[in-house]
Amino acid sequence: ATPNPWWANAVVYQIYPRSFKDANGDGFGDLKGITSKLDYLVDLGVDIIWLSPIYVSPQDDNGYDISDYRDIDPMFGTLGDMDELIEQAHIRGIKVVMDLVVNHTSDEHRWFQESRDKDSKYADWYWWRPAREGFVAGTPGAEPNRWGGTFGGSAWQYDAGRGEYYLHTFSKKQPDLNWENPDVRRAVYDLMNWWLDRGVDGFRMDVITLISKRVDKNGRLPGEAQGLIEDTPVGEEGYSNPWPLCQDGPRLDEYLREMRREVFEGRKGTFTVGEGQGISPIRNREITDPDNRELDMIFLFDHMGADQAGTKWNIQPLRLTKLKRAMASQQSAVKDRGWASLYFNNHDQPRSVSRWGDTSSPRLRIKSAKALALLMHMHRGTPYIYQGEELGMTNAGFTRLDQYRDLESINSYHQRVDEARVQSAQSMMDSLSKVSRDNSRTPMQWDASEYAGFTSPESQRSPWLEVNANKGEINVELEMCDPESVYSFYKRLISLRHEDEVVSAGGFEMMDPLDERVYAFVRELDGRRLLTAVNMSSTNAVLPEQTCGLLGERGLVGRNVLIANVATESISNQVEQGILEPWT
Ligand code: TEU
Repeated sequence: ATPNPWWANAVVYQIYPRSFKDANGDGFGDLKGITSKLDYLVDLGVDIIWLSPIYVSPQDDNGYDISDYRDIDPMFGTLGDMDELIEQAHIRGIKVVMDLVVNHTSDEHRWFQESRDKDSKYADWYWWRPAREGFVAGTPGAEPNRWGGTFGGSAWQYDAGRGEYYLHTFSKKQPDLNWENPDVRRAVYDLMNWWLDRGVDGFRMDVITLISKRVDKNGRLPGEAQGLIEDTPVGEEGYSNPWPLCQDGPRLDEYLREMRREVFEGRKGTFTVGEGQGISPIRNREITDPDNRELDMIFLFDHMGADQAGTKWNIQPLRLTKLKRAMASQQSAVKDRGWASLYFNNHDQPRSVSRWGDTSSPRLRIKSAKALALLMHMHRGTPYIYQGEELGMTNAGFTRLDQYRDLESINSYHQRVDEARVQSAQSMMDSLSKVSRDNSRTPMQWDASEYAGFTSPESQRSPWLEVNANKGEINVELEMCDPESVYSFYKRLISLRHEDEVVSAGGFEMMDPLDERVYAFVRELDGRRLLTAVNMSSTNAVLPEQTCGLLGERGLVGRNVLIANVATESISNQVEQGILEPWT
């Protein structure tokens, strides 16, 4: 196997630029704001920053709808600001990874506008299809089939200019690119090389596992040859889910290998992570096996479904055994080759401390945040910290629909409450308060001032999304100087991964998989073992059988982490103190 890559013990920090730091007082975060906070990231100890999209965009989906890949949207600044950010990050030893969104573009991208002319060379750059046989184009029911868009409504949008429908897996302003077309792939590789040549170190690739649809050799979608594009079962909102037919398609590995060859071959120190909807742990091993030369790693989603039943809006209390099963299968699939990414938070997920922790008191909130952090960071793989997670930031606490900004939340409210009538207004407001993506997009809390230090108090405009009311007790200024803070705990976890190979390279073995309260596992390398045991319940718990056997009788009190003190001191200290005898 290939030698350890440079990122083998790295920690990645995800920045949502719109909410991180607003330097020009317009209420939106910007690149100069990020640059002004690089020393904070140095103090935290992260190695790589991943920026959610900052390209020119109509902002229909907060930048995940790109209309010019080679320029910075004025709301974030200029290309010069980006060059400055890259340089200042590199000076501090921090690598910069951009968010690559190439399953789809914005409908305002030149490529799409030209594609609306059937005779243009861009005609075949998107998924255009005529109206369903026997229907008048543009009339209800004339869509090519019942596929639904992720953000509500049909996945097909009629374009009167061309007289056909185009596929959009997400919003109607996000038309899917046709990756079957080699010209599309060439254009993507060119823009990727353009950014790498500019000094960027790699990419997080948005829904990259959707780029290969299940088409036949003539490029027709499933069932199209028989006259109607195959559907999946229609769901409660009246549409079918296209993803089973649009994810992990037959040419995905081919495309990823081609991308690796055309973009990354010969470059040193690059980094790629793909967003892997529909990817199983075994497929993760194939795609991240260095010998297959595809991606360095993938975000999997099984563990994110550990508390969901059917749709994301039907959120359930966490079943710890479901989380353990998902995490353990991800770990075991890549124990010999391939790699795991580790995340509980990002800009699409609610805050994990609210979702899986206990925030009924500051004390329990802090213990929960540390418990979840220790649990995740002690696994084998690359940990991702989402901005604010290191502070123990919580869900937004919104109670009114007008407080939300995310099109997924607003569209889904209207579709589920007003149109499909599958949830009451009250029930949907409860769902939004738990799982809306806006929960993780409230401004970063730097201090206790009016706008939490995100934007200057004298700024012309208030932040684009309300600051969380708990900014007074959860903020950087408070936590940086408190050795017992969540922030200080994250710092120790990061340095532990940098210092000790048991954490970064050791094997993984889940303990007591059926225990519903304690999450325990062992990491081992060259005969040294690290036991992590986390009480994920709000009441006292005792060590389950297997774990107990490893460490002898020891109770877990309250929401406590038995091995938390490992994170406060290096493992070697623990071994010296005999707490963790080197098991031979
Ligand atoms: O997310 C794709 C994705 O799986 C999520 O959108 C998820 O389906 C949704 O949030 C369900 O809650 C990526 C980006 O991370 C997301 O922000 C974009 O909205 C989406 O792709 C489209 O680009």
